[in-house]
Amino acid sequence: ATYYDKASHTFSEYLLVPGYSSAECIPSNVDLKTPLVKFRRGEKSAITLNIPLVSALMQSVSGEKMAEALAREGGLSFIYCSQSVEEEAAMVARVKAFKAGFVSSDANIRPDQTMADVQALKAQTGHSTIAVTDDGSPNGRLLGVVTSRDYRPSRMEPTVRVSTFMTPFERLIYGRDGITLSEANDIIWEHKLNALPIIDAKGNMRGFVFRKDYDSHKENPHELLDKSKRYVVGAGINTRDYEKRVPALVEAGADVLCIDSSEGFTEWQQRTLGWIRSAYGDSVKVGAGNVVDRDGFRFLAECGADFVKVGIGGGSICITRETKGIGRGQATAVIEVAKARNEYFEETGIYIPICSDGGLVHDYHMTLALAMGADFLMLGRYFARFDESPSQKVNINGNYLKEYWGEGSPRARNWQRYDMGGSDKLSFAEGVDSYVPYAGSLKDNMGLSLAKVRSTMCNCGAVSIRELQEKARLTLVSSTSIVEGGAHDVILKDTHNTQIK
Ligand code: MZP
Repeated sequence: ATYYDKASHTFSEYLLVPGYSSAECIPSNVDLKTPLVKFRRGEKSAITLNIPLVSALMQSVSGEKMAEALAREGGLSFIYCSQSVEEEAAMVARVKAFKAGFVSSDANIRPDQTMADVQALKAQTGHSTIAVTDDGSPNGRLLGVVTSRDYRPSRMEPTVRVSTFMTPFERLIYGRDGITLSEANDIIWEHKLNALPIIDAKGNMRGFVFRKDYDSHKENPHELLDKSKRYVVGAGINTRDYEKRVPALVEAGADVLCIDSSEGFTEWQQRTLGWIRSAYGDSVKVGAGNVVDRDGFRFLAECGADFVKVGIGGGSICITRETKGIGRGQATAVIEVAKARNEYFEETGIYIPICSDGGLVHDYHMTLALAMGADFLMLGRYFARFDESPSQKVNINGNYLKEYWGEGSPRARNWQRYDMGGSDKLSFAEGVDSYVPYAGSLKDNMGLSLAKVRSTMCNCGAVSIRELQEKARLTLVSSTSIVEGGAHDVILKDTHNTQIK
């Protein structure tokens, strides 16, 4: 046997030592953007998150409501795969119901089009032409072109007169599938919007084009754009039925996949990643895991993973360590895998983001995990407490709680997650069924958590995650200094509530 000389540690055994903060280093300047999938040196990740939080691939956490709410705040959910292929794909499709990228019924949209092409088209056809860009400005990325031909004016009558709205460089607000033209017109009238509905060749309503001058109108256009954009969503897969599940999820519009497994250093994951690469090349993004050391990371990196998930046995509902005696302190696992990620980047020029999965208890653990090298964080218990999680809210002895159960619990019976090539059932539990205190809405709670993260980053002199990872100074703490870190030697007047309303 090989023995490690040093103990493995959890997040609670570390503290950040503050560094110099300049006057620029204020929470409002902190940028929490982070890469989700691998990229080459000098290039950008194909998917970037605006905040480094993703919700766990779990029945009690990541349904469609969670996916929409978290994506709206800049994070991402991975829809759980412990359900049938059809059910999971339908969930993904519902999250993606806001269609993006569609502009008109004509083939005027090409990825390589420029504004000059738009002007040329206008001159050539004589049609009134609107260039639609992703941020609504002439400098934004061109999504497509709408010309007057596409509007089918007759369908707009009597509420919209097409010619009224033909000014260049306006904004497209995507419509939700299923909305009818008359409903669209009702919205326009109700909110007094200077807008034009867009319909596709089949007559389906696909979005609105707005004039630039909305300021004079009641509705805040930015709010309307954040509400109606197409959400980014991930989805879980397993190492058994991937040949059926992956095509269904890709077809449903999943932006990224992740192999859901308690142990990623296996031939099963190699086969799954190999199959995806041979079927789809690099076009399908897929993360793998979980691993807790350098060897596990390198194995999955070489198998073609787009990101690698770190953590075994640290989840709040997890009893894997008690049941099987495997795992590693989460902080130590993240630190070692982050080193391996950096080493791999130096050698190959390929940066593979890593995700710290499970075991984050306090908000400050988020900052610690990022400082230790995690690119983003996966949380289950944290999200299960919110209105948006799919589980039941119950009142027990006057306290509101939400149910939260592990994927390895007898309730979820996600045997594929624990599959080591045995039979297709869960032979023993590795997770528990539990309650967590109900906490309210995702937006409010996450806003508070991220305010703490931003503030701590400023204490470390960092305004980006990359800078935090470079500058952070971390110290192990003794058990007595952990006691010193809380309120101590005083008689508390109130419950220990630090939230300021
Ligand atoms: P936490 O955020 O609740 O501490 O941990 C969530 C993570 O625990 C999940 O993302 C997953 O990796 C892991 N998990 C889910 N179910 C089980 C189980 O039943 C589990 N053992 O360990």
